[in-house]
Amino acid sequence: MELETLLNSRLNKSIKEASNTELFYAITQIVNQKKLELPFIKGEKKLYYISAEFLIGKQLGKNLINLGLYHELDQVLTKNNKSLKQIEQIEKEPSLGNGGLGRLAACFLDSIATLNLQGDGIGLNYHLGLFHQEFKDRKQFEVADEWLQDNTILHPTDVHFPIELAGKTYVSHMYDVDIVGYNGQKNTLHLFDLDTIDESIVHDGIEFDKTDIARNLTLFLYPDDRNKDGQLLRIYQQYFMVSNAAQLIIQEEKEKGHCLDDLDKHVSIQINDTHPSMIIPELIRLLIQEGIPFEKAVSIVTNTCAYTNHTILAEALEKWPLDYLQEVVPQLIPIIHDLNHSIHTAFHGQPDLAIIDEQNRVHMARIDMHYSSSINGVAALHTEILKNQELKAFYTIYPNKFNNKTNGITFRRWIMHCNPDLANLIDRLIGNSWHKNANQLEKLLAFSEDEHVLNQLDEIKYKNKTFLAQQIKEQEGIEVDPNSIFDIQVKRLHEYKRQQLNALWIIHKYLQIKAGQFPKRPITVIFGAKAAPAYDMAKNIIHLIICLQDLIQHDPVVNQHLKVVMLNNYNVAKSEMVVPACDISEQISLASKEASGTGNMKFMLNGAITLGTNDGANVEIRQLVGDENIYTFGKSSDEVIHLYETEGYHAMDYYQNNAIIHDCIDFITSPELLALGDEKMLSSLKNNLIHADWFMTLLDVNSYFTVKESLLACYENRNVWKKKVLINIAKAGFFSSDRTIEEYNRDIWHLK
Ligand code: NBG
Repeated sequence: MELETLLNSRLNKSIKEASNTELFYAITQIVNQKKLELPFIKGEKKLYYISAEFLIGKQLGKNLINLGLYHELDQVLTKNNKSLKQIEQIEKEPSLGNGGLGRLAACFLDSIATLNLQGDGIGLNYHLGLFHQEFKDRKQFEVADEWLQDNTILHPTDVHFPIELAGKTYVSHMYDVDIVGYNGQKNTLHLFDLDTIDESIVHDGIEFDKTDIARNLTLFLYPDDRNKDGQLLRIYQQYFMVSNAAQLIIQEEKEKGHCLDDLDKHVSIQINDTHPSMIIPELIRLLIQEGIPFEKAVSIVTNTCAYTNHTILAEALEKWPLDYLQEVVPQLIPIIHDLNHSIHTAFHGQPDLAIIDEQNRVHMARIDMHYSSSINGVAALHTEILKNQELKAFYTIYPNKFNNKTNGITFRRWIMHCNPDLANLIDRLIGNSWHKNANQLEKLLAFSEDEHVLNQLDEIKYKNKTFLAQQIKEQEGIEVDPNSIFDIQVKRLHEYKRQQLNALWIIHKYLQIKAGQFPKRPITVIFGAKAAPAYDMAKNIIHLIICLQDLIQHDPVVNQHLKVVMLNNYNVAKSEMVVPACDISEQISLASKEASGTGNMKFMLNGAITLGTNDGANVEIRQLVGDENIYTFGKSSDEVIHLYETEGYHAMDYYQNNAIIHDCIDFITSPELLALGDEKMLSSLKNNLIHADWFMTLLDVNSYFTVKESLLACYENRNVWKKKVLINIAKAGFFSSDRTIEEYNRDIWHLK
């Protein structure tokens, strides 16, 4: 049946008369029906991608794209004076992830299904998500994100497993989300939960009793783990996730009639960072229960599992006190001891290889590295740093396990859905083969001197900027000019990502404008970021940015030339709005610290120019587009690593010896800002920048300011700029997650 007829028959009224909400539910039903008809992907071998986060974003639009229905439906609705884009807004965004790691998992699921590979995701069903961010008094507050209300994507199943936590048995409940590929087949994301979870125990934002496991287990992603109860809760969550995973895998293998001795021939397990690391001892334990001897179980599990590292920051390489594990998962302790013992014997007690260290802490990443068959980093530079620095001891003993898999993004969401005008233009210019073979985008290079095409690209950018400006006006109450340069930094708030460096530049620009030095064209600096609830310095940085936003907003002279916008509750939906509207993509992490970045890829694909350090995947962007089409600055990762090793960085020297830096930092506690902000928070940030500055903000101030000026100047050279834009789009094909997944499959999973 034609879509229009189908929709009419669902509605009981005409499309024109229906409300957006009625249309949303009618379209959802149609999509659910179509999904039901799709076959599950089958294969000889199956992948299980286990992750604490799946930042999947709203599903309706993405499903319509992947089902090939989006454009037809869009036309039907437009004809009836309705907007599909607005209808899509009705869906609540699933709050199941935090940042790049979770969004990567979502892009991967999309590509796995699109490539017709049999692979399911396994994670947890967080009732209140990460948190919903609110700003009050220019500060971040966290409240529950009630995304599950009226949810249209989760299907309860009748799958339950007994899960043993601290000696008590809980019964899990599996919920499924369909993962529709762009190819007429589907996989599944399995999210585990307890039926006894009680949202009403949450009070004062996101506070709750951390000990009441039956009621709190899957309330939040990353509950505050500053104290013991919080850490225990994280262990509860992680074990709950992997024990469900292990039981599901074994059950499915048995149903297929496979012998568990051959598990590694039929199953691949990808461990996404260290949160799912307990899958290794848990699977060994269950295989032993199935009658497989310990040594054999260890070897099967090692062959089945593969580990991805997503960061070199120590805080993310989890180390749990052995007695905490003893409390929560006593059943794993004998296995962990045995594994530790084997390593101790094999490597003569070498301390940096030990699973249990001298302080009786269990190093989760070390379990992964000893007992899996692959260890990968997520961009070329990151993998090299793992091999030669952070994980050198392991690279020495397992050189063949190490491999690189540079991250990618799904082009279905990150251009076809979020930037339809650009996608359509590309279709008209080079055909649509790039939808499935992203390298075809290079064909665009033929148009790099074509003024007409370059102008069309520019018009699309202007239209996207105008749309974003409207949204900012509606949601943040700030008027921004689409003719200004949109300079955007959106990502988790972390000192290594150096939002504070960008803030110092804003202060610098503000002071210049105050002194009568005006930029050629107004500049709009846009941020979006959540700070972890327990991360005070990150919250101080958000506070500074909002203070700057308001100071400038109310300064009638400065606001003619400069605007700052801190988007509240930055999420996937907001990302889809800002990515197509960006001129300058800020990727300014301290070199060596950003494992890859994936926002950098999204912006490039949508025709933004990167202003970045030689870090993570920026390095590969630069290799692809050439030095003329990216603006890089700052010390190299080697220099930074050397500074750490020699303790050669002293922020105070920069503060004392550089007048510009001195003025910018002093301004953080100027009367102007103190009139708006919290003295304690601003001084604490200022002091940190002068006396600690662990992520070396001041190291790169000079080169950042200089290179940013030249990038802004280049914008005025309109034809040169537009050509750079085209080259960036044309060269982005490498960053399709389809390419990444093909590599995972070729080197690690070997699915048919
Ligand atoms: C993030 C890194 C990013 C990387 C993504 C995906 C975490 C813990 N790590 O640089 O910071 O792009 O993982 O690999 O979110």
